[in-house]
Amino acid sequence: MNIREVATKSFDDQKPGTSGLRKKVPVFQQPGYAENFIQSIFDALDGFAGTTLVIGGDGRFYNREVIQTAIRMAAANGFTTIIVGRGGILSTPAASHMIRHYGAFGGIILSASHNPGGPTEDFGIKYNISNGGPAPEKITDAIYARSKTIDRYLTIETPDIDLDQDGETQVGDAVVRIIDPVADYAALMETLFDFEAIRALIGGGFRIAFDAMSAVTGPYATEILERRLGAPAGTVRNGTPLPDFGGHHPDPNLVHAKDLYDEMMSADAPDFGAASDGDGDRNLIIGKGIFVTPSDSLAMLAANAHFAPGYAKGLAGIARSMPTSCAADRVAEQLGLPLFETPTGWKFFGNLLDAGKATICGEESAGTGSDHVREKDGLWAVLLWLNILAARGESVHAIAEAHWRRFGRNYYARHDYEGVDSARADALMADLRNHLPTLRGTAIGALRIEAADDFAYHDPIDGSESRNQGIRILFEGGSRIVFRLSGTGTSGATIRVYIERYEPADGDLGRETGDAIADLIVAAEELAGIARHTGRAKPDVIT
Ligand code: G16
Repeated sequence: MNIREVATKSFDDQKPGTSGLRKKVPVFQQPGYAENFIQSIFDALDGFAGTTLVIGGDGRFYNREVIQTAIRMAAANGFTTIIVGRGGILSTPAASHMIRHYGAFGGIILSASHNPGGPTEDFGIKYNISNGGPAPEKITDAIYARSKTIDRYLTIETPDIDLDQDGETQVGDAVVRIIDPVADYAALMETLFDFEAIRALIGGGFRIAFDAMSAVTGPYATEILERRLGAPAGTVRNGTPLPDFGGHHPDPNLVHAKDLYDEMMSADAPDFGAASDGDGDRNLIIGKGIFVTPSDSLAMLAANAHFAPGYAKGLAGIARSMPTSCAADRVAEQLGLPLFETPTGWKFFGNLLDAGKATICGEESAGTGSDHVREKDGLWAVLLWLNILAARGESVHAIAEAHWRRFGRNYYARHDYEGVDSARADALMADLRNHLPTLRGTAIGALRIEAADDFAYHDPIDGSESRNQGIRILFEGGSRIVFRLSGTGTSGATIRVYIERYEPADGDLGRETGDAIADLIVAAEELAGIARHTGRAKPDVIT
């Protein structure tokens, strides 16, 4: 076996963010950069000799090169089975499933999620553990610590593997298996949902538009929606994964999926519109004439999940990230279910799911999922919606209105200020933090502050503490403003302001969101001095 130990110099910027290490492609192209991070992952782990590693990515620019690197390094470090999605393709939820399904030690997923791709755009590497979920902080901290002192990595001299042919190749002591990236995942979906009912719905003329955004879900959505559920060809748009996502930003929100939104608001709209992101874990849900916010989608899916065979027995609990609206809390309350509030980042749901405390989880950042894998799952959310629509025989609009009449409505929007100078963004947060002790009981216009804190999470399963997870301003009556800095950007800082008004079930449920939260937007500016700190008069993106 030609294992080579290669001397390397450490980099000081390999701290994993909310979801792995994300940098511009030229940063990753520096000699040794990807190798150092991958070796730091292996060096931070124990006991994987002779086990299986899953490798795949979202198909973005530089995916294939790093997959070859990761295969060589995994073999040199002692993994003996390396499972790779054909073409180097694996959606994040499919990778999570594969790790679980094949009893792998873990997986390396190459993705920068919803960030743009291309020679000067974003790339990323993340590590998932044996439960299929993102590595928890104690592992990402160990990876970062190792990356600062690393001075060698292990690789193996071997020709490139043909990623496009299913089959097995021996690399050193390891067998590299190239397998269909879709089949296992599609089979899992068939166990959760009533495919016959969805097929009947579609057969009856129900029209779907799914935008894969030239990203990884194309092959998955085409197989499941068109081949297995009988939706007509063309239901899946932008269905071929492209290295630069066709020049688009593969983020399924109202800005980057505007064409779909406009179509769904038109007179001849299909019945159901959806989109997924770069690596297939996010989702956008739009009914004919109605956008469903991710926070509402979580609440509505949780309230109706029992219509799907996989959830017919009911839910053990619901979990949401802290900035996600409290709509799911109302459902949990009425159904008598536990509700968990975690920091932003899917990794925080892992323990709850493993312990059987939560069945459905969701985040305002367009992520919903369940205990079927340990990642959020875009197509899963689409299929659960379709299953519910088939079972209830009502439109998305009717289901949403009935939901609000039962649980009340959490009007919700997120304002993002992108590419802000990091020092200025830090100053804004520090200022807010300093003011926290004085805020309770004060009034801003008609709003009265009931509580204000810097969110800290105590994991009920492993007892770990995560502090400084975002500033929460809670108003009397259930409205909130949350401020936090994004952990996924690759240039400068992104300030996120999450704004939410709670309207009880007997209140005014049909307002425009912008109108319903107008006073809270004014309050956010007053509390944080966003314009003063950033020089920005308005957010770059509103979702
Ligand atoms: C990642 C995490 C999510 C998180 C999101 C937003 O999503 O996996 O759990 O909600 O980032 O993070 P931030 O607000 O820090 O930018 P993805 O889809 O990018 O992997």
